[in-house]
Amino acid sequence: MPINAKPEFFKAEKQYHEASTIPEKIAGLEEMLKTAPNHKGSENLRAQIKQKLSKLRSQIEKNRQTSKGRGKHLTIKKEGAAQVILASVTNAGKSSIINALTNAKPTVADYKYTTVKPEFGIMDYKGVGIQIVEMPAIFEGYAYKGDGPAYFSAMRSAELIVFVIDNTQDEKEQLALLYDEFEKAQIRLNAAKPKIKIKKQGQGGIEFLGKKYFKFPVRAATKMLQSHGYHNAVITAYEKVTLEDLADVLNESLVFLPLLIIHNKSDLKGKGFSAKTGEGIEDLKKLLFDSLGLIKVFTKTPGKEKDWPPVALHKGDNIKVLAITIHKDFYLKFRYARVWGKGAKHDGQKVGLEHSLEDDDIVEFHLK
Ligand SMILES: Nc1nc2c(ncn2[C@@H]2O[C@H](COP(=O)(O)OP(=O)(O)OP(=O)(O)O)[C@@H](O)[C@H]2O)c(=O)[nH]1
Ligand SMILES: [Mg+2]
Repeated sequence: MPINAKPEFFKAEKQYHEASTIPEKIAGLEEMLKTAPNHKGSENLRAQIKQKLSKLRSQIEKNRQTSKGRGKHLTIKKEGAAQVILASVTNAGKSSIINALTNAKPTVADYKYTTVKPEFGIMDYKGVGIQIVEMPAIFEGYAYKGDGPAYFSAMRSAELIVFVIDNTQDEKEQLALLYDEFEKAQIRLNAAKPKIKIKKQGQGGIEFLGKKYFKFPVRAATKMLQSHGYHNAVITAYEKVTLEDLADVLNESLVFLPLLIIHNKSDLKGKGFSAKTGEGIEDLKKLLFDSLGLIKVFTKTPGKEKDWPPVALHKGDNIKVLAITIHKDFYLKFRYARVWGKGAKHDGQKVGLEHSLEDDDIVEFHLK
């Protein structure tokens, strides 16, 4: 027990111990975390609270999947090269953005919570289709209430989360609420998964490799690992890691997704773009495409113009990835390729499978 905790902490702790339902327990723990002392000596305590929290939060997700919860299932069939989720407080302009970017026409209105189910359409960016999904607006408690868990669950497999900020409302408040709800739903945004590897062993207890990277007492970490069922294992760190990082890696329900924050209603106030007037919308398309880490590459047949539409790939992908993406025969029967564009030293450069591609490159395959 921390010596110098505030009375609010003990009150929250009592609330947690007396709680009988999962949401009540979660509320107690969240309050404990808010009021717990925040210094080096309380690191273990905070990590323990977080661990309990993530277990209960995962329970909500599991209950949803079984008959215990209302079991609502929601999958949004992925289409196009990537799926982008628009999330915001109500009225930030998600539906207006879908209207401006895609073929879909969800209702836009100035009353609150207009969109009550996910809306989606395909945005065309220079021949590449990208799916844009509007999730019903997020409010405090969304992660645990009603259809919120089902919506969050559907977001877990997206390629990019976009926070749409309403320039006419307080930005800090919007961001705090959104970050908070995603964290509750076990979606960690804009952070890389800590580089820790855990490998089960037949015997030998718990062993730590790369010790200089472990910024925590080994005893506390060992206890945490044991509580997750690891009794014989090798733990390897590849960067500085804290106890919380270890807890994050042990938490199987936690997913890590990239985040982009955009600002709407620039016609009324501030920076960004306007879904209403269309100002900045072309830049927004490019921003989404770039944030997804996508590139587009054109194929061509000898003696002809490049083909349309282009193939969507990821930055750093090479000829081999392109070949397999088109058809496995292009890989199996590959002899060489010729490349035009930024990724080529000169027009029509002859390259092999390992050659890396750049946005707008044109590739001509020569097969056996
Ligand atoms: N001036 C201005 N108004 C906008 C802009 N974008 C949206 N609006 C207005 O803001 C209100 C809400 O827009 P929606 O697109 O319905 O917002 P939403 O985020 O989908 O709202 P919910 O579905 O309720 O969460 C409407 O009255 C829109 O006309 C913009 O760029 N500029
Ligand atoms: Mg809407």
